[in-house]
Amino acid sequence: MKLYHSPASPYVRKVMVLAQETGQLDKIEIVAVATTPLAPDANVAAANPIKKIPALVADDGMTLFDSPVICEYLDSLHSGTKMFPQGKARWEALRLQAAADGLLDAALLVVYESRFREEAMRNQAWVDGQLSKIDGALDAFEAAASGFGDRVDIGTISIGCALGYIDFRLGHRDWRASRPKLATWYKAFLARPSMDATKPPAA
Ligand SMILES: N[C@@H](CCC(=O)N[C@@H](CS)C(=O)NCC(=O)O)C(=O)O
Repeated sequence: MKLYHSPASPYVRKVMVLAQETGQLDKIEIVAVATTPLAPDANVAAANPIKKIPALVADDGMTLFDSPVICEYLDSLHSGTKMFPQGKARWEALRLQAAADGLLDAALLVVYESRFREEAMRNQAWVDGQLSKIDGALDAFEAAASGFGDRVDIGTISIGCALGYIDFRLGHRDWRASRPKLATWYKAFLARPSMDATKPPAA
């Protein structure tokens, strides 16, 4: 299958981490793309009407998009430990994924505001609103971090990729200072080979 990919995308990173954690990297052909709201990639647009990455073209030609959908699809293709657990653990993992993806959506809006909008059109109150969503998610992760242990599932993978993006694009914001449990958990999670292999490029 083909994955439209950029090493800077935290959503693509979720897919790549899950693929490595489930032993499926060899099934994925990476297609490097650069796509933005102002210059969408034509191949991405053909696979995903929302014109975002990750987008996946499965071996039978089916196209899938949005990282939660692609991750769940990949998780359905292997018989090892599932990254989307069953029972109550499933809802906890999906809840954490939703918070991590929401953090990322807010972070991307902040980054895109300065990258794609002329200075005269920028709105600091709106950016502050996005930053407060990021802080809210980080505080929720801090409150939950003592329960993460060495769990690897779609919830913790999503949080790891979200924290990686904050360090990559909003590194001046010292999220660790007031969130020591999350910082300790992240340090250990970052040492996983799947996280090491998917580090974003130098900012
Ligand atoms: N909800 C989507 C978000 C994907 C997303 O925002 N990807 C960014 C790259 S990190 C993108 O393709 N941006 C291009 C655009 O917004 O047109 C997911 O989970 O996959």
